[in-house]
Amino acid sequence: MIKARILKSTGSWYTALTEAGDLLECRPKGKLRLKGFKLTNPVAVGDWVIIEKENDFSGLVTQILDRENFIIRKSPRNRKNDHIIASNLDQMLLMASVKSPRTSTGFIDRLLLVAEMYHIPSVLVINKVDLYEDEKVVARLEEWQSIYGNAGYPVKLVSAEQGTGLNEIRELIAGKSTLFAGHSGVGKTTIINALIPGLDLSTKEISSTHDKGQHTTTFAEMHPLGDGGFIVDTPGIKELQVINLEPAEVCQYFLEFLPFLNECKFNDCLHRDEPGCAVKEAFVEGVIADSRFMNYHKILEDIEATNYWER
Ligand SMILES: Nc1nc2c(ncn2[C@@H]2O[C@H](COP(=O)(O)OP(=O)(O)OP(=O)(O)O)[C@@H](O)[C@H]2O)c(=O)[nH]1
Ligand SMILES: [Mg+2]
Ligand SMILES: [Zn+2]
Repeated sequence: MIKARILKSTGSWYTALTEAGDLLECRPKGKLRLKGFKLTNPVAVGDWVIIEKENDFSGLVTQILDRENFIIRKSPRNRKNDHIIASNLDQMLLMASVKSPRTSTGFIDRLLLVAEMYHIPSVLVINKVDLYEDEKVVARLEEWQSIYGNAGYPVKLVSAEQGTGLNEIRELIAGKSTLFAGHSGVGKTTIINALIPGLDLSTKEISSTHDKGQHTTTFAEMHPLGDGGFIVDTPGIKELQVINLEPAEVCQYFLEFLPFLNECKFNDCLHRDEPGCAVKEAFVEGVIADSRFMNYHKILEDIEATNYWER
């Protein structure tokens, strides 16, 4: 019996790193299921597993050890199934860029919400600061710093290309399991290459016609830092559908709403136009940012329209 961590999944084979530091190619032994979910991937990147060795290079996964947490989404390939992006995470670095490509606050807020649902603390990392000269772009950058700083998230400014801000990221990730997530083309893989010398993963320039990334990374993969920490590089997420969440729960995952939730007149307040809504009052007073309040309503509407929580 060997304890190992799953670094990569390619269809039915998995690459695992044993505690002794060896790489093993594995397949699941029999069926491994997670109750309550229809999963495309029963064994996920980040899982701690028990392996029965077949030879020096391969083995069978006989058991998945209890996951501390995992982050799950609708499978992009098969809408009926859910897909675990990664498990046993200490934090998420949400990578965004103000331009080339532009990340929307709608996307940022959805991803932050999903991380909160799974109890994964987030840091907002704004990459490509070397490109931000235009007045409007700088204004938006400052706006994001204030919105997310006020919401309770650390905000880090980075240029993976020029190496600015990387020391702070090194400190943040030391010894931890960190998920790097964000749109395609924001520079997730470029930063990981800069943080782990010699890794040399492929990256690709964004498309000049669409100003979007080209989905260069196609599988989630965990990279050991060598100090017990790991980084999970993930394929760019296009849109994120929030699942397994009831409308009334959405507000609990907007951190800066929390102090006001008990002050609303009605217990079942959804913070729209209900009388005596303390969240709305905080928004009117400028304590809650416009975009956060609007995006909260959009997410609420989407969830109500899809009924994904009724399963
Ligand atoms: N100017 C500038 N370009 C950058 C920076 N970081 C990354 N890039 C460029 O952005 C492009 C996309 O980078 P990738 O690292 O492939 O992006 P990704 O987020 O991994 O994209 P996917 O794998 O498709 O999700 C590449 O051409 C990089 O060279 C930066 O700090 N400044
Ligand atoms: Mg990539
Ligand atoms: Zn309210």
